[in-house]
Amino acid sequence: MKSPSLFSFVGRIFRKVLEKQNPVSKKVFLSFMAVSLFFFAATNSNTSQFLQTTFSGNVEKAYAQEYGYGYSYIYFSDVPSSLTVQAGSPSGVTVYYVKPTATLYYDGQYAGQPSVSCIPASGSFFPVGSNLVTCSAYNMFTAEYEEVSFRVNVLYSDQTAPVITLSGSSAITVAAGSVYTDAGATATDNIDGNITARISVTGAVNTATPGVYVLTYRVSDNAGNAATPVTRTITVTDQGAPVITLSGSSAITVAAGSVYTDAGQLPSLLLLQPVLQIQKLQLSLSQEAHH
Ligand SMILES: [Ca+2]
Repeated sequence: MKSPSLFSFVGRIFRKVLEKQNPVSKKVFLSFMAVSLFFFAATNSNTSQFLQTTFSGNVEKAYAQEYGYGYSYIYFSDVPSSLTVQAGSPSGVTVYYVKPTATLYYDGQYAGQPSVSCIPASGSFFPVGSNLVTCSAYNMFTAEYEEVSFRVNVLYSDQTAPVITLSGSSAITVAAGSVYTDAGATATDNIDGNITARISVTGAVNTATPGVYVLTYRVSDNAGNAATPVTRTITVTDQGAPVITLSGSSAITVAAGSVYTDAGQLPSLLLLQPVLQIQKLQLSLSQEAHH
């Protein structure tokens, strides 16, 4: 027991000081005693507070009965109610924290500061979510570890925008009058994964009218990060060659000496399409054969 030896030690000093009758050392000693008493009272009031908050009377009794030492307990100080940490990555973050301090009490007296070990330790990687940290210290009087725990809440806010990938070419040329079917695009996000279904497309292609059409693809992730818009340019061109329709028969026989008047052909088309003209105007002019 510490207290009796401490008291006898103090008593001896007290006696010695009084025996010497030195007024200066007496004064110093009495001041020391006053300060000591004040701290003793303060510590005692703290101790009783600890008892009320950390242990119920039944637990104390159980300790005393089981181990026969009187009661002994560990008080953990500097225990955070919870820690909240922002992670820079969706998997989690390495968290450093200050371990709680353990103070061992025996019969209401300070009896040392056992070392504290916590799991997961400070400096461990904590996944996103609520993580329980359990710290323990050894009580040499009860031969048991006493524990205290707190939570480390790891939050992650997604700040990475999704990415849109076009399916097919970004520049397409289609024939006027054809049916245009867009190949679409896909979108992936670092957290939400495949969000292709959420892509919105603005713009439209009218294949009836030649021109340049632009389709714009947009998407956002659950956190509201918008992807860089992706566009596709669709050029609708008039690719059909004009069709010439002959007026009258493609083979005509006329009498020699008669005047031939063609049934009709657009002069401009004849100039533009000489090959077609040759193919289509195979007139058998028997009269010419005679010349
Ligand atoms: Ca994201």
